[in-house]
Amino acid sequence: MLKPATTDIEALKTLDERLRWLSAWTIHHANHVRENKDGLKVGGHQASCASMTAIMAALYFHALGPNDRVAVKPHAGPVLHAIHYLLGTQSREALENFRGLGGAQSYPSRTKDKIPVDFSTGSVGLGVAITLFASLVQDYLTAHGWLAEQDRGRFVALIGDAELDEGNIYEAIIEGAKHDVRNLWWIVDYNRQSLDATSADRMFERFDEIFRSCGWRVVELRYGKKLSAALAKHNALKEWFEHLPNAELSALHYQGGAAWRKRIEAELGKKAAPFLTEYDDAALASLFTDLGGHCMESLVDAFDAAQDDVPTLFIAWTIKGFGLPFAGHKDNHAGLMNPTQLAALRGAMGVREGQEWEPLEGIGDNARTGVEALIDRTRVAREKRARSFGTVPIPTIPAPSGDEQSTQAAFGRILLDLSKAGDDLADKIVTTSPDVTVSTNLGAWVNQRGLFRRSALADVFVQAKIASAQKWSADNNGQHIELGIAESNLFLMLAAAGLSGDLFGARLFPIGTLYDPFIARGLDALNYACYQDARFLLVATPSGITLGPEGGAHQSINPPLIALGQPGLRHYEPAYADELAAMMEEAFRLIDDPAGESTYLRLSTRAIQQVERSGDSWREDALAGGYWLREPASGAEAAIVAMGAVMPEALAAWEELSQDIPGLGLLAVTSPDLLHRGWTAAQAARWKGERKPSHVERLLSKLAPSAGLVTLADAAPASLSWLGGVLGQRVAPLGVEKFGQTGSLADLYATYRLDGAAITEAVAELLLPQ
Ligand SMILES: Cc1ncc(C[n+]2csc(CCOP(=O)(O)OP(=O)(O)O)c2C)c(N)n1
Ligand SMILES: [Mg+2]
Repeated sequence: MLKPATTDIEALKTLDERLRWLSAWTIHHANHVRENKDGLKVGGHQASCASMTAIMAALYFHALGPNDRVAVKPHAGPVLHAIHYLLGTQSREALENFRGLGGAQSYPSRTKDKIPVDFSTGSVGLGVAITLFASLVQDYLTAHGWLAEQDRGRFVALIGDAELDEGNIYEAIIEGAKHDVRNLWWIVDYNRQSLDATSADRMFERFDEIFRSCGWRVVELRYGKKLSAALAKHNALKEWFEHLPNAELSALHYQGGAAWRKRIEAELGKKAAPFLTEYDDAALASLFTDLGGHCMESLVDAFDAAQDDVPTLFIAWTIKGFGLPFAGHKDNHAGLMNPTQLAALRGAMGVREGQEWEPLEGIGDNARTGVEALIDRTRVAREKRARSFGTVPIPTIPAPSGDEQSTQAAFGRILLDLSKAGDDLADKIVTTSPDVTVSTNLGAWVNQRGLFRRSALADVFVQAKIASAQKWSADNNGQHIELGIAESNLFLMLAAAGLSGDLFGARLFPIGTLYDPFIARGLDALNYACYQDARFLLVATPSGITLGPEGGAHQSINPPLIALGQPGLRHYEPAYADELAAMMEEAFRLIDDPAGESTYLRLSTRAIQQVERSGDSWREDALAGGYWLREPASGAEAAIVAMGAVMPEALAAWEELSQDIPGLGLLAVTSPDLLHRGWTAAQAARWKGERKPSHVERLLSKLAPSAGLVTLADAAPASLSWLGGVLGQRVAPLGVEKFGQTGSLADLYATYRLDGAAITEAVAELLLPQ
């Protein structure tokens, strides 16, 4: 790449200042100018923005190409908006409404912001790591022939230095090393301040070591050109400066030139006299703020020098609040300039009062030409990428045959059958698992479709003719991405693969498997994936105390409750293989549907007797969240309501009790999540005058208004107990409320009251006269 002409450097410097101004002004306007209707602090982070305006100017107006994708540090969101404002892709109205309803979002949001946001950020650490998985998805797509070489890009994360304390970053780079990830730039805004205060000293050396050992190049941008030249002439001063603890460095930046002088005189004495005479106080302050992350020449040089595909960590030294009155102050994270300070900044930027929103206000004619030319030449994508869905026909998925089946085994069979049938869908499926591929029944699929690696990996056991049911060779065509155990990586992988349509214009159908209890380990990353509207199928198996001898450490209790409260994720819990087949078909359809969502299947290893069906009428209801497995008599006084693997107990109890309670119903719940959503949506619609009962209301209205419901789930009983609130019917909730233990199913179901005896007692209690 050609070095930009010097005029470009000047234009970039002007843009750096303009971004600092516009981001500060946007936040100021929201807090001090716009009407505040409720007295709540609006907030925003002027210091975090000022810290990286130079870095972002150099990136967006110089280094980035149209295919590059960036995760912006959440608190620098206003800088991203300012960039798009200058590019003409962000409206003044959205900026004026920053942090207001429908306005520019506090933290960059893929789904809510109108500008192209490549990755949402907010929960620190996750935005960093997803770039690594997105790069892996890019390699996957290229290897499979779905992304042309010229459409490939680089993945950039702009990172707050405190963010580097998030463990998920290290889990990610370890995974990245295994997969030889490339085309990554992670740029640390090393302002040595976090939210609360200044951060621990000399951490960058530790970060260096960790990244280097994972195969990264580390580029430290400590000094700007001016400071570097000055320190080169004064060794003792350089030595002193480099050993200043973070807190002291920040305090000096805040205090300014006189404080620097006094301190240097006190500590270096006569040795520093020649140096100090060269600078007045203002020049001294300006010199010491010339850190690498604020020096346009250094930034441009560093980016230009890193044009190969080696993953690179840039540690750019900066000052939090650079150029603002609270620069370097340890309390500046949420600090806001007051109107007087803002007016002073406006003056210093040459912006006239009343002209604050004028994009290039106050930039002289000569400079303006260069800035306008640079903005015009900017290559970053200006539009949101059109969503590319609906390209893959979803075939009918038949249920695997067999009188006795577990949902987990049926899942493996369905994938194997899909793989053999060889539809388009099967080619677009990519599976991934954190070291539980075999134990979640993905093995047969992997035998068929192979592991994905950019460079081929032979199966040593096959070569040595050692018998094994599982093939484990990898190449460019493989369709399974095997991950290490870290569940957080699974969800970030699903997030990245689930955004492949949006990021690359090529839709994938990602399926991830893990044990149900360990959803909790990656929960924030799962939420992060859903927040961005990534589309995938999550298969969690095994689940519940139905895991028997594996014991409490592996038995899940609350994931259905998690799912009940998780937007963007549909929970299905099948009891039978034909339900599962219908749900998988639906899940694939939802991945492809612009208005769809992701699906979470909670499965079990318990093989149960399959039911006889007469016809298909159950199917639609099952996909809507529940169906009458045994239809109640109209106005029946009671029903058993059960979900998933405990259906045999519910059926047996129904057989026994229905002799005494004619008309007793058995409701199979397949998704508490969907039933609940439908219920609240119908209620909201009623407020608007639409009188359409929800699915759960229709189901339960077959019973008497005073009917009793015994609910049964191998999960927290609250997953189903809320059903009583729908029509005011009485509920006896059975489920698991204490940590499970090892044991046979009969022992455990009896101990935790999930057996026939418990159901009978509960029904009896409900039906006894009150
Ligand atoms: C997972 C998570 N924990 C806590 C926070 C609250 N928080 C926001 S920013 C921040 C620290 C900011 O420091 P740094 O990353 O260094 O950014 P900068 O100094 O550039 O503002 C914290 C703790 C968060 N957003 N996400
Ligand atoms: Mg910081």
